[in-house]
Amino acid sequence: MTTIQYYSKAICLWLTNILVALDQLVGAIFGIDPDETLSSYIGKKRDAGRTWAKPIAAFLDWLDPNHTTKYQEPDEGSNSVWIWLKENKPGAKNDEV
Ligand SMILES: [Ca+2]
Repeated sequence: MTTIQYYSKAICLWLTNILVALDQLVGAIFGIDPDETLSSYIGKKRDAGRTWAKPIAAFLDWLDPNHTTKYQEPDEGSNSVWIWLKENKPGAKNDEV
């Protein structure tokens, strides 16, 4: 590997890391688990049959074939604000008061 290739790869990794961080920041702003990428979230929602997720997933999969399946993170998603709201709603079955 030449010195130019060495630094080019480092810069590509740095830019990719920044894009993933921005992706997850946008997700966190919308209440999604901050450890989960939007691609993973959208892929899961598409698989769960959510109508809104289907065209977005189709677009992402058109840009990068199989993207929303390839980058799904099955171990992420539990820190979603939406899940917390659903599980901790006052008056719900598991309410401790
Ligand atoms: Ca993650």
